[in-house]
Amino acid sequence: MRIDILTIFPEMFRGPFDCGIVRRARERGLVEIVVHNLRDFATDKHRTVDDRPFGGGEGMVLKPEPIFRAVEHLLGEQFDRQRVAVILLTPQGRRFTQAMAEDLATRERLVLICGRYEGVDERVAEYLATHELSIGDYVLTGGEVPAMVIVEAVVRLLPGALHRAESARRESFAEGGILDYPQYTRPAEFRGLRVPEVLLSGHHAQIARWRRRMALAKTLRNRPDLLEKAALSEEERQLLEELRGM
Ligand code: 9WO
Repeated sequence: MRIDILTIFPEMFRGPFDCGIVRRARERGLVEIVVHNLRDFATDKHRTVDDRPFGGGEGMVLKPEPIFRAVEHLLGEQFDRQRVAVILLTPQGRRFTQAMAEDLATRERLVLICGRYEGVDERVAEYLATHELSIGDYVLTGGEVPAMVIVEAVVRLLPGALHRAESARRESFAEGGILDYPQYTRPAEFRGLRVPEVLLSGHHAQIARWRRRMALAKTLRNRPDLLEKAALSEEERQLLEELRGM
């Protein structure tokens, strides 16, 4: 896979792709990540990328020309919408999910466009991007951090990016998933706080039951929305009824 990122702050990307799983995936040749300065695609001598909004209002809007030029430079004027995704990151986008990360991980190329200022000319969303995505309901100062989030979520799904031990954890947030159970490590007592006894017992069936119960309890408390779509066994359904009554 090749990932191109268009931004007016390329320096922000020094770092996050040079660590951990993303770095390893790059070193293994699973992904090539290229960051471009949008200003390089401006055509005037001041390398202008923004302008005032039609209709008036606060601040500045990213102009369409440098963005269209950049994407056409990278992909040509036609591209295969099955193999390529052109993603605009804005608070107005559809919510990014694990299911979407899995779809994007099957593509040959991703182009991520990081919005800035008070917005991006809507013709980019309408006629250039294949996806307009939001990573959550909060306003940031630009699409750069959301682009990093998408890269990380997608790259770890590329075949060969994870070690075997890590791969088991791919399922958790996919459709029908609930939150993970709580994890503990040594010491068994820390500042008077004890690890739940069952985890020290060596009773694997009891441990498995405790983990399912705690995962459900945590999901009920922190993310009740996930329970509406959760694929639960009959036993888990009963447990949930019990927890709801507590
Ligand atoms: C700022 C603003 C100020 C006055 C009036 C209207 C306004 N809209 C915005 C605004 O939405 N700015 C965005 C900043 C423009 C696109 C890039 N920016 C951005 C992207 N902030 N947050 C994101 C983002 C992207 C993906 N997921 C979550 C947040």
